[in-house]
This record gives sequence, C-alpha cells and structure tokens, in this order.
Amino acid sequence: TDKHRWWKEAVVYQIYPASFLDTNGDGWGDVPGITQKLDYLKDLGVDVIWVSPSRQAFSKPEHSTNSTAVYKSPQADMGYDIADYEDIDPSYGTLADVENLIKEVKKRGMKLVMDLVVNHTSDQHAWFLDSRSSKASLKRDWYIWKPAKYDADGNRQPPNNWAMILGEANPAWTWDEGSQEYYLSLFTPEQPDLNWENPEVREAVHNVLRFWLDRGASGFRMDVINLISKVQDFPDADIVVPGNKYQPGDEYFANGPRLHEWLKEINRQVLSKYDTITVGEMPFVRNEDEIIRVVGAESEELNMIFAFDLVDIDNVPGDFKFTLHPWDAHDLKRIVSRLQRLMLERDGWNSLFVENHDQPRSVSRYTDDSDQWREIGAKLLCMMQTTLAGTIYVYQGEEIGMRNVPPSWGPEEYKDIESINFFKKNAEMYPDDADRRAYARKVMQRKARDNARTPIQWDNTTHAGFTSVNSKPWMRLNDDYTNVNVAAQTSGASASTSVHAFWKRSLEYRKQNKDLYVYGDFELVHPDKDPNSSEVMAYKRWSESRAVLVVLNFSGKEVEWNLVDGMNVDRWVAGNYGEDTLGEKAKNDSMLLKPWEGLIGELK
Ligand code: TEU
Ligand code: CA
Repeated sequence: TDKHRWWKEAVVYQIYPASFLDTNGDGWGDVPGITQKLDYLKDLGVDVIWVSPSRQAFSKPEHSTNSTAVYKSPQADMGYDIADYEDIDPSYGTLADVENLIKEVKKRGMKLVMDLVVNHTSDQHAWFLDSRSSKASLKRDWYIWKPAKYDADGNRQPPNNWAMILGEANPAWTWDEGSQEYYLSLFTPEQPDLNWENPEVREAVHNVLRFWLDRGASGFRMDVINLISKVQDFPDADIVVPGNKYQPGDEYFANGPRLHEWLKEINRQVLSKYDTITVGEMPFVRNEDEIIRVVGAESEELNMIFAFDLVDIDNVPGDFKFTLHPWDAHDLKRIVSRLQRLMLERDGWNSLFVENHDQPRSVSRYTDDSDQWREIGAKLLCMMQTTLAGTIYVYQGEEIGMRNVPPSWGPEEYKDIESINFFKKNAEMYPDDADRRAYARKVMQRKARDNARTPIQWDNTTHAGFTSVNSKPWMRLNDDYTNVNVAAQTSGASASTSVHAFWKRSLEYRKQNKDLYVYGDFELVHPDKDPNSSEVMAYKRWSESRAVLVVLNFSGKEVEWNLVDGMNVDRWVAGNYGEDTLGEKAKNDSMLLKPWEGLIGELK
C-alpha cells in the first residue's frame, strides 16, 4: 500500500499569538501580526501553521490590556479557556482578520491548523453560564455536576480526591454557591469540563469543527483530547504523592472508556469529509496499544498524537511536573527508539517536537544555553528532529535557539497561572523554609511554561521589534534579545551560519531526502550499554537504496566514539560545527566527537 501522505511530510510551525507580533501597539500579539510574517515562515520551509488560542475569550472592560497584573477569568489559562468557539477576542483580531489570514496562507501554498480546546470551555462560555444557572437548566448535563460529600466533622468535601492539574494543592472540583453543587474543572476553576457523555455536547463539538473547516482551516491540534471520557463513577485516586490532600487522577480520566468511540465518531461525522491533518495532545498515555488504537493506519481516529515521553524526561516519574530528575543519553535512546520502532512496526505515525507553549526552551533543557554552546546545542536538537521519522513541529523561536528566562527573574515576572499557583503553594506550605523556596525558584526557572512564552525576538531594537517602542509588552522580553534575534540570524555575516540558517537548510535537506528521513527505517546503533552510551545517541536510517548514520553527542564533553564493526562511512554530509570540519572526521573504527557535536554520514 502507498504510505505517502502530505501530512507526514509537512513541517508544522506553532504560533503562540500573544507573543508573536503585536501590530496595534496594545502589547499583545495579534492575528494581523501572524499574517505579516507569513513570508518569513514560508522562507524557513514551513508548510502548515498551527495557531494556539490566545485570549480568545470575551474581554471584560476591567482587563486593561496594559496592566501587568495577572489576568483573571476568562483569561485564566491564556486562551485555553474559550468562551466562544466561533468568534475571536476583539483585542486579538476579528473573524475578518482570521479569514484574511487563511486567504494569505493559501496564497502561499500553506495550510492553517486550529487549536481545538473541547475537553473544557471557559466558565464564561454561554453553555456554562446556562448550565450553572440552575439544576433545572436544559444545559445542566452539558457539564459534570456532583453533590458535595461531607467528612466526619460535617465539613463539605469535593466528590473525590482528584488534584487540579494546574495547581496540585487544589481539588479538581469547584463549588458553585448558586446551585449548591460541585462541577469538575480538571485544569482551573475557570475551565469546567464538558460532559461528553451527552450526545448534544458531541454534536455541538462537531459543529465547531465544521465551522472552522468550512472557513478553510485544514485541521486541528486537539487539546488534551484523551481526557474527554471519564470513568463514570468518579473513584478516588490512589495516593501516589504522600502528604498531598489531592492526588493525580489521570488513571480515571486519561484514555477513558469511551475515548475511541468518540474519536471515531468525529472522524465519521466530520473529518472524513475533508482533507485534514489531525494531532491529538495526549498527556499521561504510555500504553502502546492505546497509542496505536488512535494513530494506527487503519484506526480512523487521528493522524498522530503528541506523546509526552521526551518532554517528561526530567520529571521524577509519577510525580508532579515541578520536580527535577537527572537523565542522560541512555534515557534519550530508550524514549526515541521506542516511539520510532512502535510507529514503524505497527504502522502508526509520530510527531516530532521538543518545544511548545507548555515546555521550557529545548536549548536550555537538553543542551547548554551558555553563550559558548547555545548555537551548537540548538543545531544538535535540529539535527535530531529533522533526521527522525514523523511530522515536524517547530515552536516559534526554536528556529533561532531562544533560551529560557534568566535565573535572575523574580516571581513577579512569571505570568502563567500554573507558575503562580506553584509559588503560592510554596509560600503557604513553607513560610519559614528559605531553602525550600529557593529550590522552588530554581525548578520554576527550569520548568515553567513562561519560558516558552516570552515575546519573539525579531531584532535588536526596543522590545525586540515585537511591539512598538512606546507600548508595554504583556510579558517581559528575554534580556538576551540584543544578540539573539531573527534579524541578526538572517542578514549580514551570520546569515549562512546561524541557527536559523541551519534549520532552513536542514528542513530543505529533509524534504529532498524524504525516502530516508520521512519514510525510511530506523535502528539505534549501540542500543545497549556500550562505553559511550550515556553521552551519545546514534542511529541508522535507511531506504531501499541507501543508508545514513546520525551521531549525536548529548554531552558537553569530548567523547571518543566507536563505529560498529564493519560500518563504514562513505562521506560525512552534515554537522553542527560547519561543513569545513567534516573532512577531518574518521570514517570507521574510532572517532572523536566534540562537545554537543552532531554528524550525518552516508554509509557505504
Ligand atoms: O495542556 C495540557 C497538559 O496536560 C499539559 O501540557 C499541561 O499544560 C502541562 O503539563 C502543565 O505544565 C493543554 C494546553 O497545551 C495547555 O496550555 C493548557 O493549559 C491545558 O491543555 C488546558 O487547556
Ligand atoms: Ca495587539
């Protein structure tokens, strides 16, 4: 059978609009800002843009756009709390702006993917306002309402012990004073979970998909789509984090009993009638059969998912995310090869990503973001992603190697509700423990979602060209913008050697060699514990007619590395230290790798 599909070969670029480009000087990026940069994206090699929601909710007058204060509901979660699926927040643009964006995207032969956030809505959505208005509301059953429980002392308690995902010290349930019941709100109280058991809800969701497809969107990134089906008796979660009142409940709401039925229904009713690309965000899923049930070639559910294995590499397993866990190339090899082999052996499809708006910057996380190594590290990560099998997702700023926020930033610079909840919890739980709070700040600097949300650094002028000189960006810019910026990497002396240039060339090279890199087979070299395996990840990719070797040194040390017996490199074709260094590299037996060095060689 022919396995070629356009969405397998596509390069997707994720835009987080608030931080992309502000065209009207209110300090927030907007839709016309995206339209203005389409030529830049086209030139980089992007085929599809995925636009995250951004404050795509009713803006209330009290939310002054220049305020540095924390945005309250309905911007509780930066747009992932949607109050109207078929309209755009006025400060972000108009529906006409989006229609114009789609037109301009198409003109350039590109496609647009929308973010579909339908596990929950905003608490300001008309459906929820109706639902909470009374127990007798016709929309009561559109959300998940339960009566309170009472403990031995007669105190009111939520229906079970599930923890809120974006603030683990809190319950996943919110008490509604008006109608005297709890509603389920897995992420924040402002994001009530929809009740997918109700067929009217599913029909309403299908209509949201149709609305955007009919306007020219080419598909969806589906936010936490594997959380839509909950175990209906809502059992208490096991205690996995001792000392916490509330516990991770994902066992009962991730990949729940009716997930596949409802994904197939979406496919049958809507997606099968259009030519789409679909990617489901699926946190908590590890079971291989569950993944293949969604993305297998015959499954008729989704094209691919975002699996979290690679971005969870530095979490203490089973614990909440604000933890630090050491890792090395062994872990990387295990994670990468598992997903590569799974998809190849069982005819599924992968997505390749190391960044998005929920993750720290990859150059800071997986390599070394000091001035000495940042560029080499960013290029190493680019080599890994562009030589693996799967659809490529580049997150805005990744193509210029943007870094995490600096450690010197105080808590007041962090804008994300998850970060704010974490700081609050630590201040409350450890008021007298300065060490504990200093540690919390360190973890925050390494893990916070804010790291990915600083505005894009276009040039070295005031506010990095993100917004006009006299306006105030909604979030502080990373202070390094004077030397890390798009202009510096696309003009002048570094235009051919920059991280940006490297990404552009790598994407081009991948497209010229699809047989190898998109569709080819995959196998680790030195899969087991050889002397170099805690530093180096190496793999072979091959098609019917040829094979390449990719060697990636994931350490800041010089490493002596041995090719497998009988493996001979014919020609080293690419590396992150520049083409002129390739001639000196050994072609068999033993070779010396520089810190963070990556190489691609054609095999004899
Ligand atoms: O994220 C879902 C999710 O489970 C994680 O990515 C989560 O944000 C992370 O573990 C917290 O550190 C999606 C969106 O991408 C995220 O921005 C939203 O906050 C969330 O859903 C709710 O819509
Ligand atoms: Ca704006």
